[in-house]
Amino acid sequence: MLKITGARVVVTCPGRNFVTLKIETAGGLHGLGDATLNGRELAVASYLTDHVIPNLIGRDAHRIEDIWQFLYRGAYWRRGPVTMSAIAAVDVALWDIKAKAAGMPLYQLLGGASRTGVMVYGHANGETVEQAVEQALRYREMGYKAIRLQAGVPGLPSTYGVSKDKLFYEPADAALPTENVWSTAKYLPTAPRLFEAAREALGWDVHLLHDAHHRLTPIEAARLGRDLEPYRPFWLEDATPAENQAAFRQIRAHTTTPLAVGEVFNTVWDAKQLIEEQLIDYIRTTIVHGGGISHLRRIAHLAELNNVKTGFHGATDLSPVCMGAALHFDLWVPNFGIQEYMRHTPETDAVFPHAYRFEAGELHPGEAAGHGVDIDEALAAKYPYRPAQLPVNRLEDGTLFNW
Ligand code: EZ4
Ligand code: CO
Repeated sequence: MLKITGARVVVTCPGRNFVTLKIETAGGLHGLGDATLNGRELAVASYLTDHVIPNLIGRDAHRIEDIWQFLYRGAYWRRGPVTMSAIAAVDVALWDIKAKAAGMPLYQLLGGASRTGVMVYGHANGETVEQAVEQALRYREMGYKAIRLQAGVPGLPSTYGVSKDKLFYEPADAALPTENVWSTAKYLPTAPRLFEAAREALGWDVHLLHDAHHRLTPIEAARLGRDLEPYRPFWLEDATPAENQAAFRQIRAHTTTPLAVGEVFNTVWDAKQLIEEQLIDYIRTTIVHGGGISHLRRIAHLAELNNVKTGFHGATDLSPVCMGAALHFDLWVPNFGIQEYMRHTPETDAVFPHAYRFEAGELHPGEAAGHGVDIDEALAAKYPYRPAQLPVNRLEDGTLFNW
């Protein structure tokens, strides 16, 4: 019995908002879990403080599965991003505590390392094809083996994935949503042009990825997948909104471009048909938004049975705590594919000291006991919460669209 004696939520904004759950035990060990849900942070903070923490005090921190089931089944109201992010925070904090108690890095408890490092992809982007390719060359110089490419769309004032600050893209940039304008007709020819130029400049010895960010219909996605085929993309991400899982049958039937989806999913039920029908190649749901290590493990096992690999979301709105936990998972999981890695700002890294490190295109979780990520609470307190939401997107005639 390792009694949970306290738990609290820390909200901090070292450049962007992060919600972190800290669980303390009688033995003096503490564990951390990320609970950040971009643009809706305080909903998860309240869910934890008002509805979860009172249920944790006095329980045995070692009973991770029982506590997971208690929070999932016990709430009666299942699933949803707020609930599952809160459960994830508890789950990861408890895995952190268990690994610290064992004196082992978390990946050892999961089954040990399956590989020497975790291949990551970085984000190269630019207003023009030339600028994006120039950025991609810089990522390759930094050692990256895989690079996501996004470019501005001629005729549109701004688009998803293109930032002024090249290393730290942050779309949640205003208290009330920024409004973007979208035209699929203008966008569709740009991605193949970008990939053609990138292959010319970078050659074939680097993986290239692209994110369509939920903006296409299945038949448009099928067309884009086909047009990208000559450039052998590693994946086409979020081609179409995936509430309708059967929609991916249509894309699948028309293209051999590998498909990745799932960063907005929160349980295995969001991906069951996609995985069982082998309609995708990579599942992107990650630790914080998918119910923690205990639930991601179930998703990964189902995926393994169906030739689907992991490709976890790793944007800057997932805190270093999530990244640390994800890297232990990645080092172990047999059907690992790739891990997204957007660098956090130096301010964020200072608030969350961590054992993971980047080297030659790979991240390694490090050998610290637990997941290897801590929080400097005194420093965190210097960065109070600032309201920030993700942008919205409208078609040129004003119709509200998917961002
Ligand atoms: O828009 O993390 O692949 N990465 C992405 C991200 C998401 C943000 C949302 O919070 O799609 O940029
Ligand atoms: Co994405």
